[in-house]
Amino acid sequence: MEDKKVALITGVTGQDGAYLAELLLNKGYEVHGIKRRASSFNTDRIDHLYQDPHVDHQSFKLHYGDLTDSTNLIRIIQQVQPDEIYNLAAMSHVAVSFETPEYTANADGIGTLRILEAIRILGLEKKTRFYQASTSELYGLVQETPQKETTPFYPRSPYAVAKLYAYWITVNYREAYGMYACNGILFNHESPIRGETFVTRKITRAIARIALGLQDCLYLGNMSALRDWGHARDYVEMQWLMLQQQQPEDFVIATGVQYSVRQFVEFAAAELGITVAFEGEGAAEIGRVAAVTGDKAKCKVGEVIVKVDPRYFRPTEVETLLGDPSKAKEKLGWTPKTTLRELVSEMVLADYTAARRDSLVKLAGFQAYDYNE
Ligand code: NDP
Ligand code: GDR
Repeated sequence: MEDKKVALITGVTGQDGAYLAELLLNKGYEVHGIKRRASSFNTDRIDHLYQDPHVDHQSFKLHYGDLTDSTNLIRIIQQVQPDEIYNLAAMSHVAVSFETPEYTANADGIGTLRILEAIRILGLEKKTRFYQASTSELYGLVQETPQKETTPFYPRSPYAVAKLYAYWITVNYREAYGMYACNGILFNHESPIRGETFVTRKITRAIARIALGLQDCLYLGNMSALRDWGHARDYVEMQWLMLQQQQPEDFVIATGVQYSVRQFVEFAAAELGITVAFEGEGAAEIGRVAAVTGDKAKCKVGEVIVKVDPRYFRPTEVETLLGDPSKAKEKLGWTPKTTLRELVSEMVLADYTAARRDSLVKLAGFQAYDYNE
């Protein structure tokens, strides 16, 4: 019988980590994931994949670790002897990176170097293939539209600058030591398990709660920002494909279609029968309910349900991103399966279901536990 391939995923508790772990397990891999110690459970997204460590032949195993600590990375990689490493761990929130720039550089930039060095120290250069989660944020102040593998970078946040280091150190280790190391330059990708503070999930969650009367208003920053949004489930397939080639290469992964944050709000609201009309400009822009159809939404025509809060503006913004995935299509035979409207629909449905549960609990008169009693 052929030996199982072994994969190690950093950031396994995140959105992509969860989808990728599931994909690899379905392909028959033994999957190891690195999770951080937290004061509360942080494994919600992968709980459905959990396997009891007391049973034999466990194919999904978790290890405590952190990208800021070389000792654990070397130890885990030595123990696991992975055929493939997917480096998905990162402080991944662009706005937060302005608040924690040094930590972001350490985890997202030097963290990548730590893994590459661990592979080298352990003499695994010829065995272990390495995937780096690079990002369209590298293009920042865009120099060419649409953006492709050869488009020059111009990062616009501490996050993007840290990821720029990670991108180039991956290329350098490939060229210097002949390692199979590559960058997936992924444009924004979302899903029902997207972190709640990224704009898409913030919108779908808020619209569902507003529709059910659990929340009055959604506060956003720059609604004119344009993004190329795909589905995370489609994109993790690409991460795997990139490590199955003859030669390591870097690829742009995107849909090639762009929408504004404002349009995303309109599409999400439309899923629940709400038509939103925007008026005003800049910090004074608001979104008002123009019509309500069906019985899913309780809100009334004329209500203001979207407002701009300048606290969500970034010191330097990435106004527009649009990817050209031609190389991935040609060389990897990949095309994204999910359209934006399908993605929005899936996310709104999931958040509406969760919000309905909250509203039923509220109706039933749930009493919060008093810790002082
Ligand atoms: P998430 O924010 O959902 O997940 C990030 C993961 O990294 C979590 O598991 C988190 O752990 C972990 N993590 C954060 N800091 C550390 C650290 N110091 N040591 C170990 N683990 C850490 O991100 P996504 O799944 O959306 O993205 C995956 C990767 O792809 C990231 O590197 C991101 O920057 C990059 N990327 C994402 C895109 C997107 O649109 N989603 C687009 C392009 C690139 P915990 O759960 O404990 O917080
Ligand atoms: P981004 O995603 O910065 O592109 O990084 P995010 O969803 O945070 O922002 C997208 C755009 O929406 C604008 N925006 C807001 N953003 C947030 N988070 N909250 C708001 O209230 C809000 N209002 C408007 C932002 O200004 C921005 O223009 C994501 C992350 O997953 C990165 O890790 C990844 O590298 C890139 O995508 C590609």
